[in-house]
Formats: sequence, C-alpha cells, structure tokens
Amino acid sequence: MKEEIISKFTNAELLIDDSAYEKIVQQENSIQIVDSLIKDMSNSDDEFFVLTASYVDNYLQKNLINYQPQNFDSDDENGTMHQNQVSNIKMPQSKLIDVPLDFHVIQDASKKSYTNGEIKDFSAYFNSRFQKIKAMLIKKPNLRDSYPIKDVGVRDDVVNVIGMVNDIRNTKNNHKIMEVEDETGYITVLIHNENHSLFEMAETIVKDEVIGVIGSKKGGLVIASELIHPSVPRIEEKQMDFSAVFISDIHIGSSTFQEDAFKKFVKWINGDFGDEVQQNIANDVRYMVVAGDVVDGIGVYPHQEEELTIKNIYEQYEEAARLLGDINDVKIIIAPGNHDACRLAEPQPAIPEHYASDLYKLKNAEFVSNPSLVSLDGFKTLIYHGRSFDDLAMTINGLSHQNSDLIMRELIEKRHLAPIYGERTPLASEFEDHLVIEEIPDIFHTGHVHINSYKKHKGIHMINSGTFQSQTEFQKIYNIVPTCGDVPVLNKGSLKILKFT
Ligand code: D5M
Ligand code: FE
Ligand code: ZN
Repeated sequence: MKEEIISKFTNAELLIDDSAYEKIVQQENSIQIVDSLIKDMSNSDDEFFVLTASYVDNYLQKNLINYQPQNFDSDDENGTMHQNQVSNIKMPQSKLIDVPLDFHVIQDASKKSYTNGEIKDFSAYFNSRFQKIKAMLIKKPNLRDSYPIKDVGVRDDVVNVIGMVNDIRNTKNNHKIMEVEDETGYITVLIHNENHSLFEMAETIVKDEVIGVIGSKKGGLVIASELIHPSVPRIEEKQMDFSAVFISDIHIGSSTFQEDAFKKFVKWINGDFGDEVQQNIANDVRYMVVAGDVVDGIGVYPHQEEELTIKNIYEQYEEAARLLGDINDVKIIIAPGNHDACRLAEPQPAIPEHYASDLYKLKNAEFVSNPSLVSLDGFKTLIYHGRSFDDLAMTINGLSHQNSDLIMRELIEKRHLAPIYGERTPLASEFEDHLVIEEIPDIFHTGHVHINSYKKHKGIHMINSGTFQSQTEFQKIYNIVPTCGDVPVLNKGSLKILKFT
C-alpha cells in the first residue's frame, strides 16, 4: 500500500513527508483519502510542494472524514479535546430526538372521497357546505334569531337570514346586487355604495360562499345593513419548542427545477450546511411539510414535454425519493398539488403509491390529501396547495398571486378553501364538502403561487412556502416572479426565511 500511496503523489507531482504519510495510513479508507487530498491540493492556490501532517489534519477536520486524531485513546485527555473540536465544526444533531414525535392526521379526505357524478351529488355537496357554515354563523349573536328565507316576505321585522351567494354584481349606478339563497327560497340584496364600509366588505364577497345578511325590506329588495362572515375568533397561541419547515412546488422533473438549491436545503436540514445560527435552527426541525407540486408531472399544460428533463412520471417520483431520501431525522408530510399524479378535483386524495412507490418506502414520509389537517406536536396544521388562489386573485379587486397572505385571510374568514365553484379550481361534487375549514388551525400552509408570503391572522400563522422552480415561460407571460429557494421555517414560534439560491 505504501508504494501505491507514494506513486499516486509522485504522479500528481506532489511530495509527501513521513508524518503526513503516517497520518494517512492510520485512516480506514486511506486510498480514497489520498485521491481527494490530491484533488484538494491541486485546487489550492497555495504554493506548497510538501504535504505535511498538519495539512492532512486540517483537511480531515474540514471534511469530517473519519477524523481520528493521532494518539487518540479514551484515557488520553487530548482525545476528549479532539472530539470537541470536531463537534465545534459540525453542530450536534439534536432534533429533540429523545422526545418522541407526536404526529397524527386529524382530517384526510383520501379515503372518504366518493362520488358517482350524479346531479343529486351536486346538490348534496352544496347542502353540506351550507349546513356546515350555517352551523358556524348561527352561533353569532346577531344571527341567533335568523329565520328561513321563505319567511322574509311574510314578516315585518328586520331581515335576518343565512344563505349562499348565488350571484353578486355591480349595478349601473355602482351599487352591488347580490342574490342569496337557502333551501327555502332566495332574496335579492342591495348594498348601497354610500355605506362605504359595507360596500368595501361586499367587494370581497364571492359566488357560492355562505354568509349572514341583516337588513330591511324595500319593495322586492333587501337593503343590507350588515353582512357577516363565519370568521374565526382570535386563537390562543401555544408555546412552540421545536421548528417546522414548509416547502411546496418543488417541480422535480422540470428543467427549471433548481436542484442545486434543493440539495443545499437538504444539507442544511441535516445540519451540514449554513452558519452556526442556521445550523442551530436545523437542529430544532422535527417536521417538514410539502404542500403539493412535488413533481412537474406529465401533460399538465400544452407542450410541457419541451420543459421536462424527466419525461416519465414514475421516474420523476423516483428522483423525488432520491432527493427526499437524503433527509434524516425529520418527519416529512406530503400532500399533492395540481402537478402531481393525482385526481385533479379537490379534495385530491394522497399521491397514489402506484406512482410513487419509492417515496412510499421512505420510513419518515406520510402521505395526506389536499387539503388535510395534521397535528405536529399539538400544532394543528392545515395544508392546502392553493389552486383556488387563481380564482380569488381573478375575482376580488386587490388580490393577486403576490399577496397570497391576503387571500389566505379571506379563506379563513369565509371558512372555505375554495369558495368559488365552476371556475379554474375543479371541485369534486362529493356528498360532503371537505373544503370547509371546520377546525381552526394554528398553522395554515399553502403553496401554488410560487411566491412566499407570511402573516399572522388572529393568532394563526399563515404561510405560503414559495417554490424550488425558477421562472417558467408561462410565468414570464403573466409576470409572476417566483421566490425560488427561499424556505420558511417556523422556528420556535417565529418565522424565518432561509435562502438557498
Ligand atoms: O402554478 C405556477 C404559477 O402559475 C402560480 O403562480 C399560479 C400560476 N398559474 C398556474 N395556472 C394558472 C392559471 N390557470 N391561471 C393563472 N395563473 C396560473 P403551477 O400550479 O405550479 O403551474
Ligand atoms: Fe407549482
Ligand atoms: Zn400548483
């Protein structure tokens, strides 16, 4: 072996002294180390001719290769000192590893989702939405005395009803006209533009949401004085002693997937990348949530194949398993998006094992529906990819892909993840509406728009996790500038964005 080592150095026109040689042969994988040392020395700007023991020492420490300091033995005080040196370079991996994970799924539509597409399902679906949200509204003091819409015509007192918005539009004189319906009938509601605050609120009302209406009768119209969302009370914030990472829209298989940034991110989460502060954050990470668009998929939009580096859906998920498989000691929760190999209609069941068998083999991965509600050490996390953002950005003035925090706030106030039926978001006409926000989450995690956002609304952390895909041709046309490789981490209750580009 001595000859082999010496000749490798000679061939590389490098000299090695005896102490350096002794140090190298103490290592288990000494031949491999010689190869990488030679590479390292050739890349170095230093003008040196003789490889010394201290250079080898530095190199081994820097690269953490089975670092075995000379004269190391457990009785030697120096031995302990050397071990500390190593751990100063690589931060200890805690991940609160001794504390068992408390993960469970609270709501998942994967197995509950049945439909045979008949008309009666359609009305069952809307009835489910109406009843669930009505049950929230009726608890509000102002709506406790609400009555069926059919009684509006026969009663003389104030109008006080709960209904679903059939239609809302501006009149010629720039007031708003809204048709509201329950299972007994419908009314036409006028929102006068001189009632500024009410008119402003009405600007955010969309078709198919469920609201409370208080007003007075005038001819065949109801003049609104108050419009009421189901909304949420301010929640009490819990003490968080761990970190959770939120990502989405990785788009593996696309030529615009930023693999280098993603690999840096994986190194960071494993505690092998970043400065001391960043590594300390990584050490607290117990959960990573992926809110859809894991892969770019196949046939999602016209001529997609021209922008794919992996043109086979199975291979895209195999690559995803390779990349995510490098993540240690973190529970990974994966929900689908509109690019995944899944039914498109929401609720989307979990990514099928059939397409992603290697991902399913990862011991630390869990697969859930879109949307779903999970508990991360007691923190209720609502995961939704965010397809409905396209519809809300198009419908409500002032909302756009850039400010998805405002969209998330609207959805929470409306207690529905995709209120508008029949636009770009395909909704399955189930017997039950799984997109009603029944339980109030601590964390609301979305993706899809490819632009980070964060805001706390009534104590709820609302996070949009951006993307690992750089700007696509489609996004250029719509002037969507993605925040690529910026990862939000909820670190012990406060949000940090780490950049990996
Ligand atoms: O969505 C990527 C980005 O493109 C995201 O910002 C939403 C936007 N997008 C996608 N589809 C549409 C439609 N149909 N209208 C408007 N904006 C859209 P991704 O799901 O990754 O393709
Ligand atoms: Fe996406
Ligand atoms: Zn998407």
